[in-house]
Amino acid sequence: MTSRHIAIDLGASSGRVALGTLDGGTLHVEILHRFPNGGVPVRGRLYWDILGLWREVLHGLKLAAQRGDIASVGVNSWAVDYGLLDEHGDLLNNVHHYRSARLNGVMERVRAELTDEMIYSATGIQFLPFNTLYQLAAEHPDHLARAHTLLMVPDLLHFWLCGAAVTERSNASSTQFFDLVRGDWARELLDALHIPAALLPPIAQAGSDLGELLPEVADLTGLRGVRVVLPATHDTASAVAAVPAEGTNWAYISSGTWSLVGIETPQPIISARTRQENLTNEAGIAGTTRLLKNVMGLWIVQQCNEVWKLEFADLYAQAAGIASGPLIDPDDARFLPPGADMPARVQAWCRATGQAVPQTPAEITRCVLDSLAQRCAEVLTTLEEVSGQPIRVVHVVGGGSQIALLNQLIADASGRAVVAGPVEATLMGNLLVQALSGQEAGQQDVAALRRVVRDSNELYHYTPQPSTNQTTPIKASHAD
Ligand code: ADP
Ligand code: LRH
Repeated sequence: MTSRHIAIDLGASSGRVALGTLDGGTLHVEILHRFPNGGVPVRGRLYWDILGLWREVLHGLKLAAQRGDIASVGVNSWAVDYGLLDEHGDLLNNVHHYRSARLNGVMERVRAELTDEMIYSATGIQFLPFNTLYQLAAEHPDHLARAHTLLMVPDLLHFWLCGAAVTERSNASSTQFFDLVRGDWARELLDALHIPAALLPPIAQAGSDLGELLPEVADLTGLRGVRVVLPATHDTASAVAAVPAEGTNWAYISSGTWSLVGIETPQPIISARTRQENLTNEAGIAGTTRLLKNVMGLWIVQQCNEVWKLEFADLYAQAAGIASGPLIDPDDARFLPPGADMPARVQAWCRATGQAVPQTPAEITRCVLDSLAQRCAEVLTTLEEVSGQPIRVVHVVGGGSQIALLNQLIADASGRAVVAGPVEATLMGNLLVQALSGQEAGQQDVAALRRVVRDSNELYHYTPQPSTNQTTPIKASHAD
């Protein structure tokens, strides 16, 4: 039996609209439309161009309409960001970017006011300065007073597509005000910050049918009779759903703008140790939990390349021809904001820590990749300790899984086998949840889903080469 679905995957660096055809046990993915994404700076703040993204989505849907016979469509995106709607359903202001300077100092203020213990025990979510909790604490009170509904970015697009206003569970958990254990908003956190919980729409599970495309969207795109079916709307949740793993003893790295390094657990692990390690417990499909940590990822290279303007494949090939050298702590807060001075930030770190200063784009890239691999290996060790679950294989998925050098460095630094692919895991996870929507929402057969991914993709294997192991520890304090 064949079914056809459309997935819209909005990543922080690019978006795509894809047509997925599930034919028996294999999924064929065709990317119909790809477009760049990024922050727009205005008056010292950073925003997403949400209407520009919507226009690209409509264009992609028009291309899909030309193929005909499509059952459903679903959207996923990066997490934590949202739009506020008034009582008429109109967007009140531009969607803020999670790297906006408006958040400087906010998390520190909220943590001091509510305590880490209160926030972490209610949510199990890592402290990151851009979590929705801190973004709402940074909202102007006038804006909050005028707001009627808060919709996370993919939920906002679903609202524009079909008129239904819900929050899909995986993205709800990224806010740091969702109680994963109880499966409801952590209202006590919102009350303590005077944020009205009435803004929050009901929670819905991945696989839920939200209804048909609105007539105006059907007219604009030519897509008729197409349902909107919720995928796991947090891109990382969709990507991890499509990790082509079997059995136990595996970890994943969703490698893109961020490197999301984690394991899947049947229940959240919320303990003093996970809080101390700042590990997160995010909701996956079918009641799974992702115990993971955000590592800064390819963001640093992306920002450098805004200046260099090189082809990624060429840049990484050049970096592979260079020996390992200096290391940075990629997770240091100084690498979080955007800026044309990113190459200089990497160089300044190396200079301040008495290491050789990388000069060329290839040298700087090599330094970042070595550092990311080292950091990922450290997180894998922590995950093993916290869970008591040995990790033998690391699955790398996402755009960064194309970087053979990085995959090998991760294998070397961690001493574990790496399996790379698929590049478009997020799209596959999104499409397969839609395609399996006959299965009850929130009850997908994850093992069956992963079998389809294995049977539909070529995977690449890397074995650790101990001779190239990185051993120099990277400590943030060395650069101060
Ligand atoms: P996101 O979803 O966060 O926007 P992706 O998963 O699309 O990120 O991954 C984007 C990254 O993939 C780029 O920053 C780049 O480092 C890497 N990449 C993209 N194209 C290539 C390529 N042809 N070869 C190697 N790496 C690539
Ligand atoms: C990756 C991602 C990640 C979040 C970050 C904001 O795209 O969704 O899981 O922490 O963006």
